[in-house]
Amino acid sequence: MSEMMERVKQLETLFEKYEITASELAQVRLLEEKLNKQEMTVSVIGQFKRGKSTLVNGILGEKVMPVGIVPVTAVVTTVKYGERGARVHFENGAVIDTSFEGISQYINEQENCDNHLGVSKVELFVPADFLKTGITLVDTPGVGSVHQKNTEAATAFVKESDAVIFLLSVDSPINSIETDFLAQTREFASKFYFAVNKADVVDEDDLEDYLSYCRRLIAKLMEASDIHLFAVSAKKKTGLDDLTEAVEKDCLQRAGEILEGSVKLKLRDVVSSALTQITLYRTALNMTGEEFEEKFAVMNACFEAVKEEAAAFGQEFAKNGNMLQAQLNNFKNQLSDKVQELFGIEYHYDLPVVDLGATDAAHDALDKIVFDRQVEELCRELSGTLNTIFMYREENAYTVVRRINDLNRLVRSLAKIRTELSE
Ligand SMILES: Nc1nc2c(ncn2[C@@H]2O[C@H](COP(=O)(O)OP(=O)(O)OP(=O)(O)O)[C@@H](O)[C@H]2O)c(=O)[nH]1
Ligand SMILES: [Mg+2]
Repeated sequence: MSEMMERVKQLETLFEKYEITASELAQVRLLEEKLNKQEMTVSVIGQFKRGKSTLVNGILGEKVMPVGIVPVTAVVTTVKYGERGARVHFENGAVIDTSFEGISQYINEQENCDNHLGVSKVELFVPADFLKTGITLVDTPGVGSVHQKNTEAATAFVKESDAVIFLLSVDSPINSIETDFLAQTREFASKFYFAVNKADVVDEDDLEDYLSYCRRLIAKLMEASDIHLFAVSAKKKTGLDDLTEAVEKDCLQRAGEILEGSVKLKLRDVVSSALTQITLYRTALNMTGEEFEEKFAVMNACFEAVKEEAAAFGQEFAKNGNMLQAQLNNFKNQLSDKVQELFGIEYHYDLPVVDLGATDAAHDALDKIVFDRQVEELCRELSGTLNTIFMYREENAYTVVRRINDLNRLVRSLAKIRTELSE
């Protein structure tokens, strides 16, 4: 077993013991899957309008992504090898299959403004040679535009990237939005390719000046003696081969090493977030009984509102099990947001994927009676868990002390692991 896999298993065992680290447990399990599959996620990232989507199209050899002069990409779009197809994932776990021609309505900022449709990502399958090595190529929204949600979506996806193609453009020297974003990305991705786009708009001398200026600056930022810059024109399709060959070669020869590096960085982040979570939990524990009662009353009102909404919703969709399941996921999101707001801690739910395009017969479809029972259960469980984790009615001092000692042990183990992962 590799060193990182051992770490993953060690953290899994630790997180399994505590309710408050359920979100970290889920993240560690995804990293385990990443190591098992040995598939690299390569994201194209950068400031808005640098030509990321045009570059993705250039690499794939066909126009898959919408591009334009105004901010366009509003949703993270992953592209994998496969028979041509498109799948849209929503924040409540719902998915629908759609045609290639139909994807713009979900991806494009001009159509899906501020992502009002609540799309979490679009997944495309394309039979392009570049993807044959098992690479997942990702087009991300640009950072730094007035559309704050796009910056947030791109920044969040960096956490899932193993390698990144950081795209600059010759029509504008690297700026502080880009250098800040690069610094953030270094916390999560272990491999960088720097590409400078729109090489077609300047003459050779200007291009050389730009490249040597950027090379020096980026080498300093990356704490490297030298940096390779790929000068490309995504639009005119020049310089793309050098870039794609470099990525493909690394994917074939160094995927294991790149993934270990990326998992190491991501584990460090997971451990830090678990430590933050414990701090928040401890702060919440210091709440007086009165405060807890007050917050719990608000939580109870939220349970009642959810049940009421469920009753009304159920009537309309009594025969559509998938819609009911998606609504159940919505309630889970609503409840965990409320817990975060009131108690300051993260409450994690696994959201099952709900295929809205599939027929009920193909699924263990929910019916109205089961739906109502599950909503009841959801509320009862959360109420029970909150009581347990806050030990509110815990009168046995011995149990309380034991739990606190237990938590202290967890903090010590995590702090040690974090130091080791930083070496
Ligand atoms: N001259 C020139 N224009 C380019 C090149 N690549 C992209 N463009 C143009 O730059 C504009 C932005 O391209 P996009 O691919 O949409 O840029 P993006 O980075 O994906 O933009 P967002 O998704 O909004 O962040 C479009 O008008 C493209 O035609 C290039 O190599 N040369
Ligand atoms: Mg784009």
